Amino acid sequence: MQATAVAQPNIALIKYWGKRDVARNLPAVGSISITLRDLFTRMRVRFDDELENDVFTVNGSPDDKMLPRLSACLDRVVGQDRVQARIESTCNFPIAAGLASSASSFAALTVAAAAATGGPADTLGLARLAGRASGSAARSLFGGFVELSNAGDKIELRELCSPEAWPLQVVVAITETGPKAVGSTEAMEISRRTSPFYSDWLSRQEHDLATAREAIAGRDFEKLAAIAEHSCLKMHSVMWASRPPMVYWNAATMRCLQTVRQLQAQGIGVFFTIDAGPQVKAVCLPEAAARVEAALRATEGVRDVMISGLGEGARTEPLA
Ligand code: 2P0
Repeated sequence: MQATAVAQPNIALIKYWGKRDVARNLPAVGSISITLRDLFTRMRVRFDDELENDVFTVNGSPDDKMLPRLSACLDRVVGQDRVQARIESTCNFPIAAGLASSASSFAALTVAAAAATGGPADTLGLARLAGRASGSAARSLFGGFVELSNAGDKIELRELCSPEAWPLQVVVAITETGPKAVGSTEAMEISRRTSPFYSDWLSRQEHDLATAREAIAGRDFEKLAAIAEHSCLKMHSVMWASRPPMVYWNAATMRCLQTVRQLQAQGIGVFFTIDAGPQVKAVCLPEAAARVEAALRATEGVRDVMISGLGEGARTEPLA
């Protein structure tokens, strides 16, 4: 009754923001993401009938804040009359700071729990279970470029392009390491209820998805760059216009965008994207990665830089 799984965070290029069904956690829009290779969350799940409650540690320290969502995820994978579990997570990047830690955590937990208990083994079934816990987690079950679409009362997922077929690099500029003020789930609902731009956001998503699909199929970096930056800035415009406004950026976030613009002006193949946090992810062609990394490191206010290629979906690991 135990298993270990590892999952990588994913970065949306065409963003998911808003839900059409909160109870079933169904997204209001489809999305397209890239799964990273070098940032990871490893989850070890051990069911133990001597435990009275689920127990959760991150990098060796107890964490009760995330436990209710993790327990609910185990209930969905294993059933509510299950034995309690000890969940041990190790993670090599800041948690809850807009680096998609919930995506990799719930993807890894779903895979480990299913493996430990003889639950579903098909990737789409596991992705749907992970997506109930966190919308973006469903995408971390797949590798490379991943599309999540809305179909009826379920989500569909598919790999658009493998990591080997278009090996882009992602340079993450970390501008703040603390957890964010408003979590994505709550922030999306505030946007849905109050942002005057929300209905336009929904109605234009299909166009953005189709453009990104074409760009990926044709390995057209400039086309992908333009539509991904547009999707990012549009999502943040929805947030900024919400009441209360949600501004996740800080001064260094803005300086990183200026750094990316300067690199682009020099003909470097790079574009930015930003999620519900102040970190900037610069997606670039492999030959540009060293210059992009150096430029972001030299940007005032950047505390650290992480670099990653594209990788595979969540998977089990042999027990240590
Ligand atoms: C995304 N984000 O597409 C968007 C862009 C953040 C900004 O999906 O409520 O943790 O658990 O489904 O998946 C982050 O939200 O939200 C997210 P829930 P999740 O990556």
